Amino acid sequence: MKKLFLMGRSEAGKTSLTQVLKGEELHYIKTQYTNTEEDFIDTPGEYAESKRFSVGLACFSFEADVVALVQAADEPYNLFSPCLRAFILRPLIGIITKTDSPYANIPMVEQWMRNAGCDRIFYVNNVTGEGVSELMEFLEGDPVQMTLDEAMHKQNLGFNEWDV
Ligand SMILES: Nc1nc2c(ncn2[C@@H]2O[C@H](COP(=O)(O)OP(=O)(O)OP(=O)(O)O)[C@@H](O)[C@H]2O)c(=O)[nH]1
Ligand SMILES: [Mg+2]
Repeated sequence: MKKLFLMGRSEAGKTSLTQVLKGEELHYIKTQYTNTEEDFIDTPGEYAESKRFSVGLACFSFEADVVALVQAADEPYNLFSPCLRAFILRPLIGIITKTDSPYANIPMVEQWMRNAGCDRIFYVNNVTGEGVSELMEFLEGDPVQMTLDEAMHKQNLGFNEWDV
């Protein structure tokens, strides 16, 4: 299974998503810290909301196989810059939560994620679990391992290591 890193503003639904992925009942816990030992690396939303702390997110992301931007479908503004994937040395996906919100604007959030450079976008409702199986399917299977020499060769060719 691929190790998933989650980043996004506070209340985006990151912790709820980890609970659904683990088959637990939803229960509110404010994320206060990050534990990179887990299969789903959860982060406090405040890291994404602060220019200084957001540098820490880049460091945590190196512990994962896949990096996910998590944004609720009803978020009023975007925290993530275009071409953000430039600093992420992993496949980048987008996860849109709260698809059930009456204020959801999914096309807008999709556009933010495409601008950031997400390879794929998943749509989930953490309350009903809708859309979570597609994400689980994507995470199944181990990441392809490669040696440092292979990675350097591909980098010289201008490829991301997961492209070829
Ligand atoms: N309606 C709805 N509510 C959700 C969904 N996902 C999460 N929530 C609710 O949104 C609130 C915040 O969810 P969390 O998972 O704690 O958010 P977080 O991103 O972990 O927030 P921080 O720990 O502060 O970074 C909780 O009350 C959840 O029950 C969803 O898909 N739909
Ligand atoms: Mg949390």
